[in-house]
Amino acid sequence: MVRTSIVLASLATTVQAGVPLETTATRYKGQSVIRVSARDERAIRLLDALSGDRWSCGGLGVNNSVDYRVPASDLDGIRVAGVQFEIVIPDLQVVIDRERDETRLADRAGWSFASFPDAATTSLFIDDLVSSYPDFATRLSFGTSIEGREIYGIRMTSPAAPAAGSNRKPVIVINALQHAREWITLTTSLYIAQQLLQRYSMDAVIKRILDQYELVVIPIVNPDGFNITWGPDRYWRKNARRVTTQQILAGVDLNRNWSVGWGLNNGSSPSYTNDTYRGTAPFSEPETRALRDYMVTIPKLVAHVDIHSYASDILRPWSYQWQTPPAYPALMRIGSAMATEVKKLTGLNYAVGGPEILYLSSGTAPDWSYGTAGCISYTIEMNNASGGGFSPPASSIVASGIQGLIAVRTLVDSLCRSDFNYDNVVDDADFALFVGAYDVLLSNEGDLTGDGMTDDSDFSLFVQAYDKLTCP
Ligand code: 0X9
Ligand code: ZN
Repeated sequence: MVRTSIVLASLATTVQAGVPLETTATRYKGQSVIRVSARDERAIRLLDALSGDRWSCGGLGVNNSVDYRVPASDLDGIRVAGVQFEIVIPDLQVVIDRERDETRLADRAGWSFASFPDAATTSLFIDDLVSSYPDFATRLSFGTSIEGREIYGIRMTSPAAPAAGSNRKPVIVINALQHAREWITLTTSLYIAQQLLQRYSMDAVIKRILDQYELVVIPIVNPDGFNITWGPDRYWRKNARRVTTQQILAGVDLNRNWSVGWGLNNGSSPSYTNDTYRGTAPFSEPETRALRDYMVTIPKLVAHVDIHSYASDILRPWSYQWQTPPAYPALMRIGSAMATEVKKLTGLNYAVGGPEILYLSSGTAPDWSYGTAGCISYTIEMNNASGGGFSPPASSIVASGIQGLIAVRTLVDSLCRSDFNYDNVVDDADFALFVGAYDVLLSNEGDLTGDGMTDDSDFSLFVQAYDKLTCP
């Protein structure tokens, strides 16, 4: 805690003065990232107090682990205190230097996933996509951040008309970079957008997705925080909220500022020195308000994905409480389908679950979209298979993009399977198709449970879905 406030206090003076005394280059000198077992509660307590900078909490199943950034000079002391750990990044400076070289050498004109894009490159990339696919894509603007930066996105759908009787297709929202330092989430969202447009004419599932739905990708929810990560502090997580009469740069964790479950101490912090500071009220921040105000205008929001890094998880609501939500069976079915498909095509493991595989977080975006719009929602935590923590090598950008694309493609393809004729409503026409498949063991047409046959359990799922679109 003491250490955290010293760091934050110095950050405040540096950023405020406009002449950074401390920069990414000096701030992370002599730092390491270590990994401890999530089951070692004593280690977690000690490192929470000592480090104040938890990088990731994840790993898979029994190997659940937590990563912390700590000064290398503390490692001996931590060892003497009896804590067992693995060093995942011995010298953060080496990682920062490698990343700086990669970004410095990057080709920004005609950017195409070979490096991490900055804010201007990202915006240009979206504009280029819109002008390359004018019949499919439009740029949307949702509002501005505390420091006046635009929060924008790209809406994609094919020219195919919405289902008869409806004037708008159902919408899926995918956002990245609520947390400023999670650069891989930004590139993953851009890759998803680009590939959906590029593959429309080659991939039958993507064609159906863009014919039937609107997909909205919002690459940078936290533009001020992103700006800080390109300047004085590469590993800044929150937004740029300033507090007190001294205008200290405190920052609100945007993924603790949404209203559902907001304010619980078990899962967010009331203290502005903390990395999970939730702000003074739900939606106190213009960035979360911008997204909310857009999302509430969507008549049929059917799914929402909030991309993070780097625990390698597909997380369902609730994240603020242990109790499972009413849509638990559908959320697990679709989440498992996503993880299975990613595993099949890339060999990589994503764990599927709720707070039991990560931790409790209160006031998160997916809890809000599920809790208020009732849509299927997930947090996807990308993995860190190539190392580097929040600074993975640029060579992993496409690999992560592919995982994100597979996950989203599978999610949308798994939505509302009771809508057999894909006309966006589950009605008598679908019932006729369901009856045709009933008891036909070899048909998986009506097999909603995925047990290999169409039977009474599928019928009960069908009944729940009747007249709805967001359905099991
Ligand atoms: O803590 C968060 O906001 C997310 N993890 S991160 O390391 N990227 O900060 C996880 C949000 C979802 N949380 C739960 N389902 N508990
Ligand atoms: Zn995050």
